[in-house]
Amino acid sequence: MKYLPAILALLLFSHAGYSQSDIQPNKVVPSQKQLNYQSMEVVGFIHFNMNTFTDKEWGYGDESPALFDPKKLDAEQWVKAAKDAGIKELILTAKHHDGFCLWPSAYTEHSIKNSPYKNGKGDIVKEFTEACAKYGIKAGLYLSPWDRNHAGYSTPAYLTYYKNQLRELLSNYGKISEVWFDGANGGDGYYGGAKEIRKIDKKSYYPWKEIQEIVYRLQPEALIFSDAGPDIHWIGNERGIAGETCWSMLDRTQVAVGDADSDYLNRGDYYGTSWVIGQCDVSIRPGWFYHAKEDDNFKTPSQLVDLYYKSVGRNAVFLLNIPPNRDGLFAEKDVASMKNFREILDKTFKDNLVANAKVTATSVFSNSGKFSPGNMTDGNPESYWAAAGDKRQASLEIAIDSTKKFDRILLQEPVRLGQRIASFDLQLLHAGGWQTIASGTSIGFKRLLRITPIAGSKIRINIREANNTPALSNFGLFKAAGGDNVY
Ligand code: FUL
Repeated sequence: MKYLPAILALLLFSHAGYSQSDIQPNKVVPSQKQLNYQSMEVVGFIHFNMNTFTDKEWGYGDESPALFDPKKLDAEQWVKAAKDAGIKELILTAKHHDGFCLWPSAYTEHSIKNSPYKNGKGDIVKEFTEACAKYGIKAGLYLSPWDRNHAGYSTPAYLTYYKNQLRELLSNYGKISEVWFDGANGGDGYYGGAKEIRKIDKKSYYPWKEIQEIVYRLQPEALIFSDAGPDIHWIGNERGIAGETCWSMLDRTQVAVGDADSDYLNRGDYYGTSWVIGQCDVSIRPGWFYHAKEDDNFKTPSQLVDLYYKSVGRNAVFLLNIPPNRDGLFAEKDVASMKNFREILDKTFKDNLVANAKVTATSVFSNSGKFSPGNMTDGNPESYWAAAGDKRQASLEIAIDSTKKFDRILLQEPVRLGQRIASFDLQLLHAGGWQTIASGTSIGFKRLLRITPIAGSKIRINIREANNTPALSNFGLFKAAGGDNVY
């Protein structure tokens, strides 16, 4: 009977078809494009549209296209600044809830083609995607499902319009890496002059399956974001913070776009049956769109670094919004802050105190060199240590330089095998004996822990609980750089 939990976990989590000498992936594992996506770590959002010119966050839908005129717009400035901040992908609000389109859509007059911008000849989706391609940044698009301008909103006519727009965006602008489907929906609006409240049934109005098929057919490499995935899900708040426990698994039957339990999204689901990456969206300023009154209210580099630990450091992706101003440019202060954010992170994670250190483990899978504990400190994200196949617990020890203090701890699982570790702690040997210095639950792609600076002669990682043979691909100890000052 004592083995019953282990047998149950094996049935629940292991993947059939692997022989005894192979490491067993879990049943729920990421796709290759999800693996690539998560390794980008930090992506950027660009909220720029009619609201930029009306000083609003949610336009009503009756705004005149004549108001839209960014005189110095330079998409390359956005892309270069993002690149300097280590951002690997940018997502532009091609259409926000007010329905105004940043590209000359053939399906509406409510677009840039009727604005003074470049005398109606402009196409900001084109400028944006071309700038991204030029500088090697991936380009994603936000196409708001809610449209407060469209007369047919809440009827099937709007859905035809929405799908047509999606096809337009995904056919004419090269590679699109992510499509962002917002959950905000229904309410009052202009709706072609009706000026009324329109409610939709969030669970049945949008043909999400058909919409997803359009995306994957036209852009097979794209990932789809929504509250419910399927590739990437909302983390449940707009503060950029993932749960300290954060599983990349979800039971997708429990979540719908615009209708999901934010706590559930925040921590994921240990028993979830689909791999859906958590994404932490937050703006560098209080608003998503640019407002001159917020010019001095931007997040400092230290605050951004703190959010990196609370998102990427908790197995999620950090989506940072930077809103261009009315000229069509990022504000200098925002640019400087995000650049400095990256410099601080680069400094902190430059010197790993245990780089190439010898590691001993209580067990090694098949006693094979392929799964050697030293793989955790070799700097190669592909190689990993795994415990013996029947183990769900393990301890690893590393001798460290006792003259050097550290205050940042990094752990990574080889998530292509699934997310396996459910509980761990770290102990340090110093003059006072062994001391537990940190503990946690999930690890996933990346887990970062912050402690007050400490030194010792040995560190021990105890894996207390796992749903399959535990494995780790990377371990590191670092000393925080100036500006990385939250403990
Ligand atoms: C929300 C929207 O309502 C906000 O305006 C913004 O676009 C944010 C990222 O998502 O749901």
